[in-house]
Amino acid sequence: MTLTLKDQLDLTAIRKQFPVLDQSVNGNPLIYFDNAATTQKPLAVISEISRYYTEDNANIHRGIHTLAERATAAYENTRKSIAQFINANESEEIIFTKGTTDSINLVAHSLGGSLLKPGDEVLISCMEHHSNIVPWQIICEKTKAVLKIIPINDKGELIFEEFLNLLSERTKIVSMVHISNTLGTINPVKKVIAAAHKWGAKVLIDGAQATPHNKIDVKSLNCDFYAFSGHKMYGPTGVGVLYGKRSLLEAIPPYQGGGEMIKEVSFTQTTYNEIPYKFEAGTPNIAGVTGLNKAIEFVQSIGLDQISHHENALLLRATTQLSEIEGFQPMGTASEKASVISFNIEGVHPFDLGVLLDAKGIAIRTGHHCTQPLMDRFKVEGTARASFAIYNTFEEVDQFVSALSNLIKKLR
Ligand code: 7TS
Repeated sequence: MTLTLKDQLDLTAIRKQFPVLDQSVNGNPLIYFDNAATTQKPLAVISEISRYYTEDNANIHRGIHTLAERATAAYENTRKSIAQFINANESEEIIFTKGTTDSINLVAHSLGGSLLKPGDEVLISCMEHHSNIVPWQIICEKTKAVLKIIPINDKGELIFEEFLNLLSERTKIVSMVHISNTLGTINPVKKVIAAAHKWGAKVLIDGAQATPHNKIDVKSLNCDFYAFSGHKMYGPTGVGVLYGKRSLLEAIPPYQGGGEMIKEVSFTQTTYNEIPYKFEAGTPNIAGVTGLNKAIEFVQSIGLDQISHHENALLLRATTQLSEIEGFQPMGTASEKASVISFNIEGVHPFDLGVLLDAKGIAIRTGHHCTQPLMDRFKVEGTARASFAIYNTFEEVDQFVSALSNLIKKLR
C-alpha cells in the first residue's frame, strides 16, 4: 500500500473542525477510536442544528408561511443531496428514518410482512448486527417464514459457495451487511445482489458502516434497498436513510400511520400519500436532516477516496504494530477489510483493556458489539475494538499500541 495521498491531507485543519477532539480525558489528550459506534461531528453540523432552530424552525410541508417554506426547502434539499451522494435515480427514493435500525425494521415490516408466506426463506449472514437479525426473526415468526444463516470462514469472510447453495425459489429476501462493524469485512454485495436476483429475491443492504468509508452507488449495486445512519458518517444522531427502488416503495404498504403519510382520511377509508411521504409519518427530525446535509458536504469536501485511503493506512499501521504484541488474537482478517480491528489479548479480559485504556484517555469499545451470534461463531465472549475515522492520526495509533503494550505487561 502506498501512502502518497496522505501527504495531501491537512489533518490539523480537519481536526480543528471537530471541537470535541480538543480535550483531555483522565489527564491525557483524548484519542477517539470508537468511530464504528458513532463518529464525532464537525462544526458545520453542530452549527447547522443551532442555525436551524435559531432561524428557520417550523413544521415542514404543512405551512404556507415563510419559516415553514424555508424549513421544508432545507429538509428537501437534503433529500436531493443524499440521492446524489448514493447515486439514486431520484430523490423520491430517499426516505428519512431514525437510523439504520429503523430503516431495516421498515423493510422487514412492510416488504417482509406483505411478501412472506409460510415456508418462504429470508437469508442473512452470520456477521449481522442485531438490528439486521431481530427484525427478521420477528417478521419470520409472524409469517411462518424461515430465517437462514449464510456461514463465514475463519477469516470472517462470507462463504460465497454456501450462499449460492442456500439460494432457491423459496428465497424471498436477502438482507446483508455491507461492512461488518465487528470484523471490518467488506462483503461482495454486488455479487450477492446479482445472485439473489437470479432467484427473484429482493435484497436489502445494511450500509451503516459503509457510507462513512466507501463511495456507494445504489444504481451500480442494483440493490433493492440500502439502509444507513447519519451519526456514523459525521452527522447527527436520530436520523438515517432508507433508499428503495421506486417500484418497490410504491408496491409495499406503509410502515406507520399518522400525519403526512396520507392523501385523504375518513373513518371508513384512508388513501396513502406518494413516496417518499407514505413512509414518513409524523413530524420528522428536521434539524437532524438538515445537519446530515452538512455532514455530507463535509465528507465530500475531503472525498471518500481520500478518506478510505487514510483510514486504510491507519488500519495497516495498527494491524502491523498490534501483531507484534504477544498473545494478540485478531478477529476478522478478511482480505477486503475496512478500518476496524477487533481483537483479544490472550489471558486478558477485553473489558479490562477498555477500562485501562480509558484511564489513558483512549476510547475503544469492548463487548459483543451487537453481534452475539458472531461471538458464538468465534467462541469468544467479546472483543476489544478500535475503529478509525478521517481525523485519526498515525501518532494516535502509535500511542494506542504503546499504551496497550505497557498495560499488558503490568497485567501479566
Ligand atoms: N448495522 C451495523 C453494521 C451497525 O454497525 C450498526 C450500529 C447498526 C446496524 C445500527 O445502527 P443504528 O444507527 O440504527 O444504531 N453499530 C454500532 C456499533 O458497532 N457500536 O455501536 C453501534
